[in-house]
This record gives sequence, structure tokens and C-alpha cells, in this order.
Amino acid sequence: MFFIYLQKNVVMRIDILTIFPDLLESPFNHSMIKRAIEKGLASIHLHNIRDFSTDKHKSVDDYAFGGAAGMVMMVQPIETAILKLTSERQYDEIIYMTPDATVWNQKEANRLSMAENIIILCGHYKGVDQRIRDQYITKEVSIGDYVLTGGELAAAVLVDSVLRLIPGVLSDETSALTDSHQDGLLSPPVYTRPANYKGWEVPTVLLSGNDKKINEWREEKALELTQKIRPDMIND
Ligand code: 6GU
Repeated sequence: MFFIYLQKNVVMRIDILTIFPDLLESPFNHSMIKRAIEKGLASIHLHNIRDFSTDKHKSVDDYAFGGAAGMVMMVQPIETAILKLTSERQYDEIIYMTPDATVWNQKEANRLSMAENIIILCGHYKGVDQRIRDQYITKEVSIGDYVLTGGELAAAVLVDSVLRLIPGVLSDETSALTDSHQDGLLSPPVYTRPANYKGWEVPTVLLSGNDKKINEWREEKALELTQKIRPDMIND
């Protein structure tokens, strides 16, 4: 007797709340992400926060209490959008993209690639009213120590890093396993034909056909490169 383990065929659903949905149309209509959607492995739904505003001017932001500079995104439109989505299905995470959060990394991407349904809220101006963060947000993500105009480009980065890990999204499935960062090291250098271009030669070991030697060379180079460029990754 034998068992066949069928992989559960789950489509990852991503709902994105933004005041600039146009900013996200293009990244999701190209290359790898587009293919993931076409293959039915993921679905991405963009929602304009403004559409949920009950205000007669369709406002989404207001002045900060206490006189701080900059506008703050209001509770009501965001809450209404979140409540509509969460009434329709269960979400694994409600993520807020903001520079004042811990920084996204490969380990987090691996973990999130296992989720079924997620909501991503993109911040703008001085950010969202803290009460949204306190009441609804389950995870806050920054993509690095610099400030962007809004969370949209950061959300595109997060979605790209997660979708490419879903089996079947990349044409060569194993290639995600050998990415920089996946084993805690940077990737070794790569070369393609010709073996000699203007006298610039490819390391001879790569032409040797000796898999053991080649793997040893790659590991050595990965370690050397990481030590030189990102010693913090080795100390971690
Ligand atoms: Cl997630 N949002 C914004 N506005 N700026 C950022 C960021 C996010 N991550 C790094 N900088």
C-alpha cells in the first residue's frame, strides 16, 4: 500500500488597500507576478481606500491632533474596507507597510508564502491613525531604513518576494532555493558563454564538469563574498 500526498491547491489571495491603486497596476501586470496570477496560483485585489469614505468629499486624511506636521490617514475609510474584507473570509495577516517597523527579510518572506489570505495596507502622508494599528494590524513591515512617499512600492516588493516562493510560480522551481539570502549567504558569481570574452576568462573550475569541485568553489565564493560585503550576515 502506498500513499499519494497531494499538495493542497491553495490560491494565495492578496488584498491591497491603497489611495493610489494605479501605482500598483503596472508591477502586478508584468513578468513573474503576472504569470503567478495567470496560472491561478495567486490573486491580487486592489482596493481604493477613497471608495470606502462615507464623507461627502470622500476624504481619506485629516490634520494631526496635537499640531504635528503632515496629514494622517483617517480611521473610518480604512476600517470600513477592512471590515468588509474580513466579513467575507478569514485573513492570516493584516499587514501595514510603514518605515517605522522591523525590516523585511527572506525568512519573513518564506513564512508569509505559506499564508492563504492577507491584507496589505499602504500608508501615506504621516501614516495612518494609530487606532487602526492598535485594533486591526497584525504585522508591520518596513523594507529598509529610508523613507518612501508611500507604502505602495514597498508592498510591491513584499508581494514579489513572497509570490516567487510559491511552488510553480518560477519556471525553474529550484532556483528560489539557491537565491542569495536563502541559505544565509550571498550568491556566488555566475557566468555564461563565451568562456573567454576579450581575454576575460571564466574560472576554469566551472568548465571542468567536476560537480563536487564546482560546488566546493561556489560555497567558498559565497562565504568569501558574504564575509567581504555583508559580514553582519555571518555574525547573525
Ligand atoms: Cl513600508 N513605507 C514607506 N513609506 N517608506 C518605507 C517603507 C515603507 N519601507 C521603507 N521605507
